[in-house]
Amino acid sequence: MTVDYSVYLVTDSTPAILGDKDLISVVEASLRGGVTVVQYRDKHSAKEDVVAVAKKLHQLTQSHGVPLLINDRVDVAVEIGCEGVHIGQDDMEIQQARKLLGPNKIIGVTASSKEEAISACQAGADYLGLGTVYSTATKKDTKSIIGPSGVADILAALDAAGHSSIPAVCIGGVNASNASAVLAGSASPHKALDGLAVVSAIIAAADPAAASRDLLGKVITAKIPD
Ligand code: TZP
Ligand code: MG
Repeated sequence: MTVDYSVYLVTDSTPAILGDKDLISVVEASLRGGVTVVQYRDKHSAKEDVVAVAKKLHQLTQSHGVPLLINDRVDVAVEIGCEGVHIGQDDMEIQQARKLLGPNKIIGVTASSKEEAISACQAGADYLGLGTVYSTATKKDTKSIIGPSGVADILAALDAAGHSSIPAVCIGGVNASNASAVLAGSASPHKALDGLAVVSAIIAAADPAAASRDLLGKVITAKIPD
């Protein structure tokens, strides 16, 4: 499965971000606007509710040819048969997730340092989520704020360790205003980001379709070689 990581939407159902909007409608709008990956992230709901929402999201993403990944909950991804998961350093081991999901599903892993990034590659991660780039009200327990230069250092280390082909996105405080600077500032000499992961820039936007379109335009522009 070839995945386009250009604009990677991470969902948030909390009132502070989603407001009084409906998550399914917001994701539907973001897909119309061109998001290329959706990660369903819900830290609060009971499993049966997560499964019910995940099934609806999967129908939507499938109709747009976009992969749906589930945050943390490998069991939910297995149950609904979506394209994969995203796991952090404190979640299930990558090898265990692989056993449960099988070889053809996507396993994404969060990494905040060179060591975490390289060991995730060695354990079989399919892509990396690097960050936290900037501090963000969306996730208050972030371990380390690394800035675009910290992302560049990790990308350079991945390249030097022979992992230049692993796709990577970054996350944390990224929005349409800083997207171009983040993409430029995080590029290492031989490896650049494949895309940007955002929560509030799309979920909290008044017009999620327009916000998605705007971000996609910035990523596409950054990918055009000089
Ligand atoms: N992981 C690191 S920062 C973050 C996650 C899930 C939240 C990013 O949210 P936002 O609104 O895009 O800053
Ligand atoms: Mg997690």
